[in-house]
Amino acid sequence: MIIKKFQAETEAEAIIKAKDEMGSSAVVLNIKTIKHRGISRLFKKNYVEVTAAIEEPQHVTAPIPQLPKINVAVDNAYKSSGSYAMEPSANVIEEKLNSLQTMLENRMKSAEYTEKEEINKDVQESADESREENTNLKFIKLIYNQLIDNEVDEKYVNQIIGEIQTSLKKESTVDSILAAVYQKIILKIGQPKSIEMEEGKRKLVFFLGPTGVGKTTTIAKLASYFKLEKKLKVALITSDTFRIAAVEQLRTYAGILDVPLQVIYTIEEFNQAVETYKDYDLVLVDTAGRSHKNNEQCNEITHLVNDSRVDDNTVKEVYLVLSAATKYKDLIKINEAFNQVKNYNIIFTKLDETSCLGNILNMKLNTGVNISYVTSGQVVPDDISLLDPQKIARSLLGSNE
Ligand SMILES: Nc1nc2c(ncn2[C@@H]2O[C@H](COP(=O)(O)OP(=O)(O)OP(=O)(O)O)[C@@H](O)[C@H]2O)c(=O)[nH]1
Ligand SMILES: [Mg+2]
Repeated sequence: MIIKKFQAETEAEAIIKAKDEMGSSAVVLNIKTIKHRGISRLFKKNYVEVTAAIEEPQHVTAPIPQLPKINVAVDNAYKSSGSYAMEPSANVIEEKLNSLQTMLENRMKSAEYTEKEEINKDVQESADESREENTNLKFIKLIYNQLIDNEVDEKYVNQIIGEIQTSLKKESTVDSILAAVYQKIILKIGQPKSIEMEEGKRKLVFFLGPTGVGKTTTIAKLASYFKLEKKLKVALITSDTFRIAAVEQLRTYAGILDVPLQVIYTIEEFNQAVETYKDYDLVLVDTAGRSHKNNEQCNEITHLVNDSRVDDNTVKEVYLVLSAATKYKDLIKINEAFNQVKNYNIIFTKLDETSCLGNILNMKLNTGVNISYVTSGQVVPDDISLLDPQKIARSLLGSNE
C-alpha cells in the first residue's frame, strides 16, 4: 500500500491533488484540519491535510492520470458539504476510528472476552513465537473474530490479517494495527462506481438480478435523483412483462416523476424504444427478477443486455442488483448465472435488513467487480447512496453508528 499526504486550503482541493497524483483509484483514509500554532497562527490560514492510499502497483490497474469529476452526492448526508459523493463530508474519520479503537479495546478488556475463542492458525503460530506481543495478538484476534462475526469470508479475513501481520513492526501499537486493518479494508472495497454522464453521450443503464431484491425500487430512486437533482432527461423501459403488477409498479413511479415508460416484449421492440428515446440523457431499464437456477431466464436477460443495439452516442452500463441479506454462497451462484453480461457493476440493497455487511467485501474480492450504490430502506427517493467504503469498514470492525 502506498500512503501519501496532500495539503491544500480546502478538503476538495486536497482530494483533487491526491487523485491527480495517485490516480482515480486513490482512496481517502483521513481528512484533518491543521491549525497553525504560536505566533504564526496570526498570519497563516488553517489548511486541510488529506491522507490517501493506493494498493502497490502490482495489485492495481494503472491509475488514470486525470482530475476526478465533481460528483454531487446521492447520499443526503454528503449533499450539504459540496464534497465528493464518495468522501465523507467532514473531518470525522479520525474521530470515528478513535471511538472504534476504544470500543474494541474495552471489549478486549471485558470479562466476557475469553481465551477459548477460535483463532486462525497463522495468528496462533505468531502468538507462540512471541509472548511479548500478546496484547497486539489479542487485539488482532479480536479484529479477526469481529470480521468473522460480520460474515466476512474466512479466506478474506485470513488474507487481511496475514497482509497486515507481514507489514507490522515489533513496536506496533493497537491503534496502528486497527488503522492498518481499516485502511486495508477500504482499499479492498475500492472506489464506488456511480452513474456519470459523459459529454455528448446518452446512458442506457440496465438493472438485473434475482426476484424481489429491489431492482424496480432502486430504479425509481435513481430516476428521481437524476431527474430532480441533476435535471437530466430521464426515460424508463421495462422488459418485466412477467407479472402485470411489475409494469404497474414502474408505471406508478413514472407517473409521479413525470418520465416516459415503454414496455417491451422483444429485443426488436427494445431497440425501437431506445431509438425513440434518442433525445434523452439517461434511459433506465428494468428487467424481470430471475432465479439463478433458471439458466434459460438468465440467458434471456444476458441476450437483451449484450445484444441490444445502440448507436455511437449511447453508452451501455449494467448493474447487477443483489440483496446484502442473501447468503454469500447464493450470491456467488447468482453472480455466476449473470457472468456472461459484459462489464457490470453491483448494487447492494436492503442493508437495513442485515447487521452483517461482510458480503459487500466478499463479493468485491470474489468478483473484482465495482460496487456502486447501496440502498437501505423502501423509501423512494431517499434510501439510496453511493457505497461509502469508510462506513462499511467501520461497520465490519464493529461500529454501529
Ligand atoms: N428493507 C428494504 N426493502 C427494500 C429495499 N429496496 C426495495 N425494498 C423492498 O423490496 C420489495 C421488492 O422490491 P422491488 O423493487 O419490487 O424488487 P424487484 O427486484 O424489482 O422485484 P421483481 O421485479 O419482482 O424481481 C419491495 O417491498 C420494496 O419496497 C431496501 O433497500 N430495504
Ligand atoms: Mg421489479
